[in-house]
Amino acid sequence: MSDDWKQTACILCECNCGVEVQIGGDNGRHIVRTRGDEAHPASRGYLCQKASRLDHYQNGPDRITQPLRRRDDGSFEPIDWDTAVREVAARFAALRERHSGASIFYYGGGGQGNHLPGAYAAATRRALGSRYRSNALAQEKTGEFWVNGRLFGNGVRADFEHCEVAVFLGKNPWQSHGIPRARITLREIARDPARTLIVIDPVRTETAELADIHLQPRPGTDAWLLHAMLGVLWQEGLTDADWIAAHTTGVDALAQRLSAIPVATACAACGIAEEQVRLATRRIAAAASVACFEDLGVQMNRHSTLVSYLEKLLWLLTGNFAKRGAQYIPAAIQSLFGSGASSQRSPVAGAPIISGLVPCNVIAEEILSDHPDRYRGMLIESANPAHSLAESARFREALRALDTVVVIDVAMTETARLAHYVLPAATQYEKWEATFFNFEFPRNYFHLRRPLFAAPPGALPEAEIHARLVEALDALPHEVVKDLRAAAARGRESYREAFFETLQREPGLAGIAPVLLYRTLGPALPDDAAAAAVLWAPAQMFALREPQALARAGFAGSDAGDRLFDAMLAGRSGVVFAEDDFDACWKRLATNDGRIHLELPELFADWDSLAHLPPAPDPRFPFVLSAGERRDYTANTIYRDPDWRRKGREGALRVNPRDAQSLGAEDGCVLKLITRAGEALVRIECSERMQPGHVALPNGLGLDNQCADGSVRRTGVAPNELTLARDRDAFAGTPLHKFVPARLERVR
Ligand SMILES: Nc1nc2c(c(=O)[nH]1)N[C@H]1C(S)=C(S)[C@@H](COP(=O)(O)OP(=O)(O)OC[C@H]3O[C@@H](n4cnc5c(=O)[nH]c(N)nc54)[C@H](O)[C@@H]3O)O[C@H]1N2
Ligand SMILES: Nc1nc2c(c(=O)[nH]1)N[C@H]1C(S)=C(S)[C@@H](COP(=O)(O)OP(=O)(O)OC[C@H]3O[C@@H](n4cnc5c(=O)[nH]c(N)nc54)[C@H](O)[C@@H]3O)O[C@H]1N2
Ligand code: SF4
Ligand SMILES: [Mo]
Repeated sequence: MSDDWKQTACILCECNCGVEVQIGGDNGRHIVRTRGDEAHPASRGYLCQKASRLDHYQNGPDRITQPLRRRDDGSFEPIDWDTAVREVAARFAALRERHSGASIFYYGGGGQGNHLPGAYAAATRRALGSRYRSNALAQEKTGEFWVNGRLFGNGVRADFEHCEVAVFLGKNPWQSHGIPRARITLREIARDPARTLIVIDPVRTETAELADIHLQPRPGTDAWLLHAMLGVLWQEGLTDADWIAAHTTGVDALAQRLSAIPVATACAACGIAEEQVRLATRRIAAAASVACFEDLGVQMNRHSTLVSYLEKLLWLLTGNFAKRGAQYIPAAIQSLFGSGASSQRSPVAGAPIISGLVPCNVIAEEILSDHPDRYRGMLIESANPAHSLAESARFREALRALDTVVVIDVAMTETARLAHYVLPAATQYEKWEATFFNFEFPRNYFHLRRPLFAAPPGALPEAEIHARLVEALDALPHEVVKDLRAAAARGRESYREAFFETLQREPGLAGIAPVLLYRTLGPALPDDAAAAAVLWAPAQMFALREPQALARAGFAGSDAGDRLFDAMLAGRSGVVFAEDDFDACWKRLATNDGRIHLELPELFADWDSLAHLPPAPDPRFPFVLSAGERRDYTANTIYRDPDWRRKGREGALRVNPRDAQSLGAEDGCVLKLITRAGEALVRIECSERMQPGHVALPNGLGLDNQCADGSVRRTGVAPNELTLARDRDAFAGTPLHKFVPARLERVR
């Protein structure tokens, strides 16, 4: 074992905490010790228990280290990279010639820890003429993105470190994190008598146990709860009228609606005592600052886009934007959510494309059709949609119907098994890697990580894979590459001039710029950092867009973009790239008049529908199943080794003990869980956390590991064998994974 500690990051959730590791073990290829990196700007030494298991990712089962091609009988044969690249490019090019590039769909581009693949894939997509794409954000966040786009023209985050009141809506940060140093921050809020933690969750989660106020709606009734809270706010005169007048438009269009909300009826609809709802609302209104976080509990549930809107109104009507402890708009090196606009529709289902993403729940429908514009090929990268998308059976059928499926992954996943070609990527610890999950304020940071290990021969970083594909598609002109390489050899200033001059002369090359940077600037970078070259462009753009924030962070002058890029390359624990003041939030507001637009008429019909009580459950499916909840040992499908879990290797269905009793079942016994999509045998865990009638399965289980004899072994229940693609939000198309009607039966 080497005594050096090397800096990297945890890749299991969007926090990407800074980690220091020691490497050793067999061939020196294991992560043997981990500790929090004190120098990381956001995590400051913090880690949760999951990070200590990272070697289960680096040396996980099902790893692939050779390109694979599927034979007619479904088995795979290894092929060399030249063959793989040539055949993949030829098959996609043939689809493009026959049906247009729009028939080639792109899915993925990065998980919780790796966003450079998606940046490079933009070049391949351009070379293919591909138009449609999606990723996991289109099954969680697109409804919220749309709302944010309309209200602010940008994305917002919240400052939990300094807020007086924290509100978590359908979010369990004790387990799922999503804010830096989550457990420390939660404990601090809970301990401080001057601060209040409000948790809105039907389940008594670990976070709810710490809460000062736990509002426990019946599953799927948050819209009514927020409706009631807005009614209280308005009718008790608790809004911040001066702030609203100074900064917003559209409140007049809401006044009538807010004054007419029947608070008592709405409270009854969600099953919470009216007094408690009033108490929580008054606490929010009285606070100097309120920070809110809505997540999957509402985003994968009924009325999800409406709930996103009502949640924003709660803190906007109380003036909780652009001040310490409230909501803000962070500086972005590269925006993950775009403007939230939805100008396009998907070609077959006509579903709204929000932030450029086709709703995950319509992808199968877009394929399993005789529509002339259906998708016919798919490039899938760093994602496992055959496991993570609703209605796995239908998604598998869709993959089988495609002419060409190519998967780029580190492992033989449930999705890769259905591909025509599987291209093996270097792991996130074998290449330069980074994410764009940088949302801090007032000091935002970017963390570029160095490789800890050499990649095995046969596995390539995505930068190289995409460069080869773009070259095979004849989209990278040799002359241009030669000239830009020469410019790079002369120095950064020459390169900058030559690069922009080239794009001016040949604007068509902008689309393949990532690969152009990789092939020309890349080789000139120190420490074999070629795969980081794609970051040069956003660093330049950031310098143009946000010179003040960048200068306050220490990068001023005409070469500030280059100096930022060099600092990213040199930094081991992350680099602060923006120092903001609250004024920046107003400047980043991208509405046409610089005001927040409170009125979203597109959602009024859904809002009006709350006049009706929530529908009674179908008697055949009396339970509500939360299909996929975050627990102490879940991490999407990043860890494929079931033994990474220190407990609960197979996961369990959490059931209220009284429900178990009425089924004649005990803790630990196996029941049959039936939904309209399918059924599964599940081990139950009796838990007082659950309300009667509500059951929950963990997320990310039910993976199929390959055994030596070629067979596969599944551990736990795959939640999407139980979900239906048509169960989705009417507005954004996001799934209702937290509201799956279900039944439990005893097994004989
Ligand atoms: N340990 C762990 N952490 C993770 C991940 C992981 O796999 N494991 N995944 C990461 C990812 S990709 C994401 S997107 C985040 C998600 O993070 P979270 O959204 O916090 O995760 P979930 O546990 O899926 O859902 C949150 C809560 O919604 C509640 N809920 C269910 N039904 C309802 C309802 O009707 N109303 C309300 N108000 N709440 C409801 C559940 O009880 C649960 O506590 O977590 C990230 N962090
Ligand atoms: N029923 C139900 N379904 C859900 C959810 C739920 O709560 N309930 N949650 C949803 C949410 S919020 C999310 S975010 C999605 C997550 O689902 P997906 O977006 O499909 O992604 P992950 O499970 O994170 O899988 C990441 C993939 O990347 C691969 N990988 C890891 N490192 C690399 C690398 O360096 N390069 C490449 N090329 N590949 C790599 C891993 O092997 C794995 O196959 O699941 C969604 N699905
Ligand atoms: S909070 Fe935990 S899982 Fe998330 S990045 Fe940090 S250590 Fe990893
Ligand atoms: Mo997610």
